[in-house]
Amino acid sequence: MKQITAVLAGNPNVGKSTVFNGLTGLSQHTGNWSGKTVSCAEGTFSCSGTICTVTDLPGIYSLRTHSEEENIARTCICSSHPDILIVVGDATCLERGLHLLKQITQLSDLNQTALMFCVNLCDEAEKNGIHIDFLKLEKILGIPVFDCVARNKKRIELLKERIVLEATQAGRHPDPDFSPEEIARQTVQYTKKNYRKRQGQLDRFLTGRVTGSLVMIFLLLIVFWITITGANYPSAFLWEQFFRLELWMAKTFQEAGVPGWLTEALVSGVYRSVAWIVSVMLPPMAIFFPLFTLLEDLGYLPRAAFNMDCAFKKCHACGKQCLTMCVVTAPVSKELSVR
Ligand SMILES: Nc1nc2c(ncn2[C@@H]2O[C@H](COP(=O)(O)OP(=O)(O)O)[C@@H](O)[C@H]2O)c(=O)[nH]1
Ligand SMILES: [Mg+2]
Repeated sequence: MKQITAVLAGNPNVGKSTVFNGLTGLSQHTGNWSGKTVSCAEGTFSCSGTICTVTDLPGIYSLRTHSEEENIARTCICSSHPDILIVVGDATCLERGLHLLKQITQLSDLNQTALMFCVNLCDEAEKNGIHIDFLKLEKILGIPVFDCVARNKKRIELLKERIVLEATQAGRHPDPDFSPEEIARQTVQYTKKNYRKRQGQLDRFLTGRVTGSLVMIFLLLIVFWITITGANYPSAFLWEQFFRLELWMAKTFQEAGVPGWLTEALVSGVYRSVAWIVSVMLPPMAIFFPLFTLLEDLGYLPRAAFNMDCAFKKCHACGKQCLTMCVVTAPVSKELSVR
């Protein structure tokens, strides 16, 4: 069987890992904030008598990289020489993907690599009244353009065939001096009036210095409040059940003639500690994670990370880390409130 290599590159959050999972059948972590793919993932698929090894890269906005994972992506793009490099773009914001495509086109090391522009999230674009003329886009760019909705695996089989076909043909490259602004203007139509204006206003509100902080504090307080108060009932219920089991275990051990010190160590020590952790930690996590996922799906988390970036930079971290801190803080604050 013939073997080829493909690399998936693109901005964070455009669905690269979802495309990767669709192609390879693997389950690389996906989520609606940047920075969740922190290393390259590799998988394979076979199609038309060819085995294709696909690499999923961390997202980057440009080849001028800042973080370690962005460096990984840049190094792979610049020096892995795959047969085909697929730049995944977001149909709701075509220019952003085109900017990265332009930078990649300008790399001289990629002469032997075929380029492809995969425009994902077409369902979101359609929902927001954004229409892209893909035929025109393909004609202007001079490379294959593939539109898809990776989340529901629409056209993934077709994408596999197209990758294999293009990778085995002489690579075509766009004019390195193309103008992303200009191309987006020629190929994208907005049928919903004021879509971009409203989107901009909402973004400015959610990331504004004062409004952004207020919205973030308000949302986090609500999430924490629901988590901490809502978890009380299932926590109390679990603790009660575990306590009943503890009494039964102590009695059974005693009847079986197990020495008192061993019963004490196993039941009052090991069992009670585990029961305490499970009954206190499990309910808040079961409440907090769905709420966090809701914020993630609404697209709020990248904005929160953006708001926190300035403060986190001061201690040599980045805004994305505030999301990790929230994930850790919610169950711990519940535990502290119980104590
Ligand atoms: N509506 C919609 N959501 C998608 C699509 N593809 C991916 N997503 C979602 O977009 C988010 C980011 O996807 P992910 O694959 O992690 O992006 P990556 O950062 O480029 O790897 C996830 O919540 C996915 O479920 C799509 O075609 N349509
Ligand atoms: Mg990813």
